[in-house]
Amino acid sequence: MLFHLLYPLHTSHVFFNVFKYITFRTFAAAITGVFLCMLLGPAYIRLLQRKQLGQAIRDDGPKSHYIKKGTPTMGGGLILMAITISTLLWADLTNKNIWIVLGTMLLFGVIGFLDDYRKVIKKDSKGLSARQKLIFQTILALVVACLIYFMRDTPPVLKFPFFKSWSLDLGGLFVPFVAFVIVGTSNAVNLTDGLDGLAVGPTISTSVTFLVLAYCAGHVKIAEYLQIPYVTGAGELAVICGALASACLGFLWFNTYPAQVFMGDVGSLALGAALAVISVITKNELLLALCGGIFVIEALSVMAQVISFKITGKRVFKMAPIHHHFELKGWAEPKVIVRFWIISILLALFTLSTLKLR
Ligand code: 57M
Repeated sequence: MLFHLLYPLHTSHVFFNVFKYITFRTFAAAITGVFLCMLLGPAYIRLLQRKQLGQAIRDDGPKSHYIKKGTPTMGGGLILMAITISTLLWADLTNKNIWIVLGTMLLFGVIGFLDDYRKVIKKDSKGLSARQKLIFQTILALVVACLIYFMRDTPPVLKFPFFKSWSLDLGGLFVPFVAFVIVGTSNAVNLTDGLDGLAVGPTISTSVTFLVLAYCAGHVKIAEYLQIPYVTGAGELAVICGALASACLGFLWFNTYPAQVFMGDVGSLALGAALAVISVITKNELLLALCGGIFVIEALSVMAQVISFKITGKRVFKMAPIHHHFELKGWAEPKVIVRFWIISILLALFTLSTLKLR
């Protein structure tokens, strides 16, 4: 909004030219996002407490989690609000990519909200059934995938990191593939969100990485120099990535161990879906799996546990997702969290290095 209001003034004063630059607006969106979360956080948490929106704790989980009973949840509402406001303020709102990411994020937030609502209002610690959640997510993801497919300017190809000439034309399979990426990432972030700050950390490192990737993909000269696909209008996604990373950073202020608030499904499902759509639009789906490796490991640990238990009757891990395994091995919660963050940062650096290593 500020872009549309202030940039036209550059004809009367050269200062207003600054609003044209994606770099400046990304920086401004990041500052706005972190301050919105940090300033509104205490009031938002008090509101959740007043409404008694406290977390119900499953009685089959690690015993160390019983102490978390009643911690306010649905803090994701604050994250989504901060991202939405800073994006609306600083992004070029004529850019269709911005609306696709924002719309997907908010609609997945609604699915998450319905789940949280059942958990915290109806005091049913399991929320929506897994099948109900999956059906809603799949329908929504298919709609988003069709939108991207029909609105795209480039062929529906899958690009491979490290090999600049490798690409796979997915044709019509692009739609189910994109839906899979969206639903998979959304659920993987949700599964990761089981320790204080555990999901927020990798979400920050992944969105900062995608800020850089989106900027490069949307810049003709940089894309040409790095030999990555140029995607018209993708650069503007740097603004939403900046807002996403910074809103999560502001939320981490309250979600860090010992957490004053959890994000709830309203946050985790929405953030995962947003990251997925950003990766699809910038043609970096495989790099998302690398950069968000923690999400992938968490999801794979659940799959391995369930499959192994069904086939052999034995568990691979003491408990899945894998963060519970380390907790039950005796690692203190902050140790698991910080080590997973360290891995995420390393994966982010490795992902960025692929810009040159190809
Ligand atoms: C999200 N949600 C947390 C909080 C958060 C198929 C199965 C593996 C599914 C999985 C599952 O339900 N995952 C969904 C996990 C929950 O956190 C809430 O949920 C939101 C995210 N969706 O924002 O509102 C608990 O996590 C802890 N927490 C923190 N700090 C945070 O910042 O400590 C969350 C955020 C909170 C709090 O304790 O209550 C969750 O874990 O429920 N199920 C599981 O993860 C369960 N695993 C399991 O059943 N494993 C089996 C099989 C099926 C693989 C096995 O290993 O044999 C575990 N989760 C729990 N108890 N709580 C184990 C049992």
